[in-house]
Amino acid sequence: MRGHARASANFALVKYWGKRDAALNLPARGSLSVTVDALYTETTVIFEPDLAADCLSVDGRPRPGAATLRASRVLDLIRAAAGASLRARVLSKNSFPYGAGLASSASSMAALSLAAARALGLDLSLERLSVIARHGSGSAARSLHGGYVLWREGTRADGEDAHGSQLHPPEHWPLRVLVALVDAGEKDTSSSQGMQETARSSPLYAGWLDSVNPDLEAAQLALAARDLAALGEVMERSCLTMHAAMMSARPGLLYWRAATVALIHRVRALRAEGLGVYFTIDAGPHVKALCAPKDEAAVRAALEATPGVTRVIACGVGGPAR
Ligand code: 2P0
Repeated sequence: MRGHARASANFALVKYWGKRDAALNLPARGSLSVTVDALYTETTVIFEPDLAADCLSVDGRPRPGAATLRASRVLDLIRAAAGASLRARVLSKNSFPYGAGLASSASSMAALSLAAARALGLDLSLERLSVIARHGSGSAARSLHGGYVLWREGTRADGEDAHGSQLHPPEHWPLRVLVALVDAGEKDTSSSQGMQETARSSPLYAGWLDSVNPDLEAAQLALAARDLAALGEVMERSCLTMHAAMMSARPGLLYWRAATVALIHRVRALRAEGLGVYFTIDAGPHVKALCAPKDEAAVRAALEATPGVTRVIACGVGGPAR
C-alpha cells in the first residue's frame, strides 16, 4: 500500500496556454517540451485504512486546500482503476522551489500518479499515467516521459487521447537548460486562473491559438534535424506570443520582473557575440536558457552576473518518471 516515484519537471519549447475543457484539463492546442534532469519531485504515497481524507505535505509542510484537491483528482482515478477506496497520505519533496513558476505541478502530479499506481499494485503504461496526471495539472501530461515530448491536444471528448508521447529520447540531443532564478516567492496568479482570464478577455488569444500548430510543426522539424538556431527561434516566439496574450488580458497578467527583461537582453547580446543560446519564460519571472554543452560555462557566467538573478540551476535532458 506504499509506492514511491520520482518525476522530472519539463519546460515547454512550444507552450500550452488555454484549455478546451477545464474540468478534464484538455488543452486548446498541443505543446512540446523537454524534460529536465535537475528539477524533480520525489513522492511517497501510503494508502491507510484510518484516514478520513487524502492529505498532502510538500517539502515537509502540510498543503490542505487547492493542492490537496488537485492530488485527490489524480488519486481518485488511480483508486477507480484499482477498485480501491482507501484515502492516502502523500509526502512530496522537490529539488527546487515549489509553486514559483518552475513547473513543480508537472513533476509533482507525474510522480504522484506513478507512486499511487505502484502503491495499489497497478502496472499502467506511461501514456495511461500521462492521462491520469493531466487531471491534476495539464503540463504533468508531459512529465512521465523523458527526452523531448509532444502532448497532443487530442480529439476525444473524454480526453483519453490527450496524452504525452516521446518524440526523441534524451540521447537524441543532449542540450543544456540553464534556469536563472529571479525570485523564489510563490506566484499570485495560478496558471489555471491565468489561462482562463487570457481566454476570456485577451483580444490576442485567438492569434495566440493560431500560432501554435505552425510552431509545433517547425519545432518538430528543428528537433529532428538537431538545428539549434531553428529550434531556438520557434521557442522564443512561442514564449513571446504566449506572454503577449497574457499581458493583453484584462486585467493584464505580467509574470515578468525587471531581471526577466534584463535576462532576455543578456541572452540576445550573447547571441550577437556568437553563442547559440535562446530563452524561454513560463508562468513566473525566471528565465530558462537553452544552449549546447560547449557554450554552457559562458552562458552560466553571463546569467549569474545579471542583476536580480539569485541562482542558476543547470539541467540536462531528463529521463522518464520511475
Ligand atoms: C507550459 N505552462 O506549456 C505552460 C507555459 C506555464 C506557461 O503548463 O491548469 O500548471 O494545471 O493545466 O500545467 C503551466 O500550467 O496548468 C504551464 P493547469 P499548468 O508549460
